[in-house]
Amino acid sequence: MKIYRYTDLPTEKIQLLCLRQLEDDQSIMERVNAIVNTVKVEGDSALLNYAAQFDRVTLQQLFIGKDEIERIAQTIPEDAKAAIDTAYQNIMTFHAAQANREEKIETMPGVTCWRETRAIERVGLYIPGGSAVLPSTFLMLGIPAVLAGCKEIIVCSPPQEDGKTNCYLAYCALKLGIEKIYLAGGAQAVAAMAYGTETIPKADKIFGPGNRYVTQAKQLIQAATMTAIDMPAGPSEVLVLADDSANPAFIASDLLAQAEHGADSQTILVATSNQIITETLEQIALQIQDLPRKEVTAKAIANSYAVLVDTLEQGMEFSNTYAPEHLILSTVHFQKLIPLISNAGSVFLGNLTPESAGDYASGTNHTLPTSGYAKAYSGVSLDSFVKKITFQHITPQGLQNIGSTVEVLATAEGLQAHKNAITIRLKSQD
Ligand code: HSO
Ligand code: ZN
Repeated sequence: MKIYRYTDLPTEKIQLLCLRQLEDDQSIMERVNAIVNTVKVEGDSALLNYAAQFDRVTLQQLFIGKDEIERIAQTIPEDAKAAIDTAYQNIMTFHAAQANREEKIETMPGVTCWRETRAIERVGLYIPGGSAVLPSTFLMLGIPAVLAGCKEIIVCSPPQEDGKTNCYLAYCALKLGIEKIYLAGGAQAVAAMAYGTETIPKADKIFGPGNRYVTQAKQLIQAATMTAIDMPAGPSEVLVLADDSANPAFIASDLLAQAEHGADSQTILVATSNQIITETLEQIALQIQDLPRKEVTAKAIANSYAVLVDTLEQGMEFSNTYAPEHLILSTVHFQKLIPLISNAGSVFLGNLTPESAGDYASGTNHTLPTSGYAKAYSGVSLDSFVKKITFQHITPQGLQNIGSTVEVLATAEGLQAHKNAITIRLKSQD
């Protein structure tokens, strides 16, 4: 892990450190393009072929239905069931509170404007199932979709070796009242939900993380079809900002948790003393020994770096430039830093609040903007599953009040018909 001193870094170097690997891999693009087009043209039969090719399973059908979901869900171990129940409850509680009704506003007497929320009718959720099956992602996307009242929730996840889905996903489906899981993974699943196939319905918006193929496919279908996506996604990342009140063993555990997601994960330590950095590195070396995924984890750690800063405020300055997906404030002085945060996906305060808590169970969503998109995007929330439609109503008095304003502006823009739409009504009131 490289160590930099913030005050020695020229602006260009800081910019460089904050750059994510966003280069388009031409070969991935070409392969994804081919997959997306094949699914568009051949539908189900393409999906069955890809399941054989990529997932190495011969599928009898492209989904598992209600009965099978119930049967598989029953095989879940008791402790996992209880843990999912708790996470479900917390995520549900936090997201339910996001449903705030807006008031009707009378902007001038007789002119009333307001917004109403409507669910996106058909949403597609992609639940990864390659190197790690992520039931937590199913909860993070499924709960707000259910709360929003989406009519159709289409779930795609790659088939497991037995051509089915695992007990954790089945149990989540059962809790969410989702009666089908489509057995498709990767770029082909995204294409299926964007274009629709004989079996898989077309979605209006597609959600979910995935590898570079999935990400590339989401970008491609967003441009090519009328399908929206949740957000542009890149490898997961964490920035830990620490001072002497932090515990290096805790910091190490957080950096390693992020690193085990994949070799391209970004883990960054920003600290106010060299001692914290050195002790954290020692702890990393120690803790990594016992990790089952230590090879990918070590690769991610090797690509990471530490930044030595003079003050926490200076650390915040760097963090805002980096705009991390996850920001952990490993300090007892987190309170004074909150107002200084301008760019971050999700923030974890103090020494007892690890990112893992938010990844699984505290209630916040773990689908968050990466690659610096935290400068402009929010994480997934209830809002991601709805549209806000504006309404207005004008009374006779309102028409009198607003009429000339519209007429003058329409005239200024040279749009006579716009003016007439007011004038004709004003005259009818005479
Ligand atoms: N840290 C990941 C979410 C996750 N972690 C799922 C464990 N399971 C992206 O925010
Ligand atoms: Zn995670």
